[in-house]
Amino acid sequence: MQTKTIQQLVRERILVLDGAMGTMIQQYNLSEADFRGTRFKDAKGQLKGNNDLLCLTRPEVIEDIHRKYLEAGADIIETNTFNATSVSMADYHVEAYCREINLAAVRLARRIADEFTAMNPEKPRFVAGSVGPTNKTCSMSPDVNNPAFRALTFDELQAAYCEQMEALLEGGVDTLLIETIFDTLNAKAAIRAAELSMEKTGRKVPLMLSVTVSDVGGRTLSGQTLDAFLASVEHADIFSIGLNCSFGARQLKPFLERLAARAPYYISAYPNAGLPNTLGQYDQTPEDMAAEVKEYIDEGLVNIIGGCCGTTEKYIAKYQDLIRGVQPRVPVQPHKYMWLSGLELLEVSPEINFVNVGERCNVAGSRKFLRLINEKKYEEALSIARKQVEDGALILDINMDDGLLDAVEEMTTFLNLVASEPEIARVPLMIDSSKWDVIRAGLKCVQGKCIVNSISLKEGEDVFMAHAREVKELGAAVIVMAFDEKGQADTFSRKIEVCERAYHILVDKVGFNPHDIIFDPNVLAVATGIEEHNNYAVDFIQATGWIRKHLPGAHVSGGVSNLSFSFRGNNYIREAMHAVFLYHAIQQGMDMGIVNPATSVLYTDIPQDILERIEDVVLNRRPDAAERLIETAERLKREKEGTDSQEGHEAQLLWRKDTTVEERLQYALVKGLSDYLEEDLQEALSRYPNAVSIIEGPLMAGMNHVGDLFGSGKMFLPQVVKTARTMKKAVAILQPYIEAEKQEGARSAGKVLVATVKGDVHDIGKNIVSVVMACNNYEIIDLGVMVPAEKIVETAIREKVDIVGLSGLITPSLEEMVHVVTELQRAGLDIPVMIGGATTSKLHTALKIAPVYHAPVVYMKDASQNALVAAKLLNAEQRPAFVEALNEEYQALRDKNKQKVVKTVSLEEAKKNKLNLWD
Ligand code: THG
Repeated sequence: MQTKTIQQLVRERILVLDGAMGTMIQQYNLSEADFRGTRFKDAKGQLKGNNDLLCLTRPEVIEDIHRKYLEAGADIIETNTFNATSVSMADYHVEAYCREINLAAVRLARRIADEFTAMNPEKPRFVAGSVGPTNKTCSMSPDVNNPAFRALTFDELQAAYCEQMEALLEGGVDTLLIETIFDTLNAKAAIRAAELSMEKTGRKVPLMLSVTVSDVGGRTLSGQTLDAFLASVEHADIFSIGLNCSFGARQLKPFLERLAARAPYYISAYPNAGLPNTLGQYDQTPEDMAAEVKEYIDEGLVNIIGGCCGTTEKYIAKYQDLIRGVQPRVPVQPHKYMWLSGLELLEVSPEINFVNVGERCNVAGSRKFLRLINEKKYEEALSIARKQVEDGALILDINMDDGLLDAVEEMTTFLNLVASEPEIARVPLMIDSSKWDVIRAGLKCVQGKCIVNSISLKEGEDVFMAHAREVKELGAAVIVMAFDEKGQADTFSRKIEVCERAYHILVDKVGFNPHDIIFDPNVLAVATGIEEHNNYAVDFIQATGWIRKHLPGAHVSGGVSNLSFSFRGNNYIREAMHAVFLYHAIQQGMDMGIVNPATSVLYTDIPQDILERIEDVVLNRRPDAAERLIETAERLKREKEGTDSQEGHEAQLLWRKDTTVEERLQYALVKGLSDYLEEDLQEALSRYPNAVSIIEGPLMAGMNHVGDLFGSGKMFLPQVVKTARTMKKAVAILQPYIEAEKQEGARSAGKVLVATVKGDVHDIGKNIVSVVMACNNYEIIDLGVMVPAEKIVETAIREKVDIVGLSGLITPSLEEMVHVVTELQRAGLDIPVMIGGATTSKLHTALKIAPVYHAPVVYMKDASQNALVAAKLLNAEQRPAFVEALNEEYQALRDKNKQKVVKTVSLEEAKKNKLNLWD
């Protein structure tokens, strides 16, 4: 009998997705040996924790879990493949088995789902291929010192996803579920891989997306708002979109509401079982969670509901009563405007009557920008971008086309740098190049929805369509220049002829969204002395009116500064000409323009006599118009010598007036501005007893303020990362003074290894600890972020460190810290450990981490304590009393929380364990 498809069923009722896989697997208390089975008996490293490998080594466990969820009423079960890409599996050295794991995972899920469908064909069960975000991010640098660095490229990730998805599709999944999206660029690579894999296998299945928000402001880890995210993925053929993980159902609700109101797809949600407690565990009951989920259903927010971290079949079973008889939500209508995004959404609706695109980051359009890129002065080049955003640019045009530059490389570097500047990355980008490989490389660096500048019919229809398809696949809007095989369209009739032809190819043949098409009918220089040029502006303006009337949805843009090339050297006349041109073109519907956003000349400010002469030129009103304007320009130039527009700059410096050095340092830290650090630190040095006291005083205070702002959702992660970079720069400036202050021949106080544990990329706290400890004469070995346990152990031994500091911000890091410390114990080490970071707690340290290690494990509340505690730990006289007091404190905590305690171990026991496990 023919059962219903998921597309049919979702229109009839709310569908139930299963709960967490990891939480269920934990209940089986599997050992290292279980994960290995016989097949991976001799594989190197640890395999425990590689849940997806169980599809090969303990398939009956996974089968059992699927069965429990199906019995609990789940309509959709997810394959156990969240980490089954070569990128993630490389952590366990088993990347060669990805295809096999995925195939095995689908077969397992498929067989059991089909079994349940056969028992009750009225309730068909579906298998969703789970595709996780991987352990790396394409749009952020894991290296604080090099924000342009990427551990993974779009193409590499796309290839890894293709391998996984082809196997999932061949194995027979009913849908692909790209989940726990924390970086939109990763998600875009996954989407592209899904499309390619569906083409290759000839199996088109619905595509489900699920995002995780990382802060209370509702942004992704890579800093995008959900609105911006929707713009970034709208090019895909999406079945459902939703949220998972992040928070409990209650905390997730406002974000789900926002998403449901704007996303024209079915909506899914699978929250965690409440918020994690101090031990990183989820202890909301199934009843409590169901009560919260009921609100989603009563308010018509969702079509698909399930559970993430902490949920089991008991939670999922509760949903059956909630969904019974409930009419499913109908998706909202698609929007009618162009959506672009950086970290935030730019909706080009009629309310924004004109979008100004900043022209200054163009090596062909700015001598200064060219020089900065040539000299690799990227900081300063970025400040040109930042200034334009401050001046009100809604989009930034970036162009690296110069004969002596490697444009692909420069575009990549600059876009990667922009991505780590939240004040700049806020706005969408326009990737400007006449070389297609530069545009392609650019699109693969940006998580937001960009504009490609540009494509044209210059090389004929085939190339035009190929480029347009690629733009569509990579999710961008496009500028179409009015060029064709015959050349540049310079008259009204040529402009409209080329634009009309291009429009129909794009809309009818390529399937391009008309709202994502921007025509550029060529702004060409007027008043050049050549008569044929006199009507160029008029032709542009008329063509604009025609396009807006006859090519529905399409926008009109132009490079406005081209118009006034004849008046180079006279900025006032140039800016006044631009104002006049825009005044008339905007009336005809020009709604976008590449301009200098710092321009201060308004149409209404132009004195009548000058206005008349400019309009004579722009509107081609008399044959001698150009000569007369040149006359005026020369007169003005003599009068205005030296008073070019400088304001803007003044206003920006208000924060420096009448403020204390502490206030200025704090402002610089919060805003991530390093321009005045040198100056302010010099002043601080004259006021504070020494350099260390500046770090421990105002700089630490600034960082604490940043911590508070982050905690309350007023800053988001990329901003905090930038702050940390500024802190690093401040410390670098102070470093020579710190060195000089050290007493002659002062000995190292000890060697400290610091690391952010595997699975976590947050290093701000860790970096501050490093700085403070270094100031106190400790030698720091900083292993960076995402550091595997083996590397920590190996380095601790090789470098003979005195203390190991572990840092982490996210909940899974708690578990990883237990693992690292277990490994230190297993290696027979005796090095004290310090634990710090946002989710860590004294309770978790006492209950879960300290017991697995015989040497001291100390929880550090903040970075100000580390030096003090380290001194005690490394002093033979003070250590015993300190450790005793610590143990007593921990024991008291354990006594109060008896049922949660894990057994404490001695060194001997650990050695025995080691033998059991590995022999
Ligand atoms: N259409 C589209 N894209 C474009 C253009 C267009 N991109 C490039 C260009 N034209 C728009 N950008 C600029 C940038 C700067 C200038 C003109 C156009 C400019 N620069 C000063 C000059 O050359 O006199 C530079 C002075 C300096 O060095 O600072 O005028 O038409 N789609």
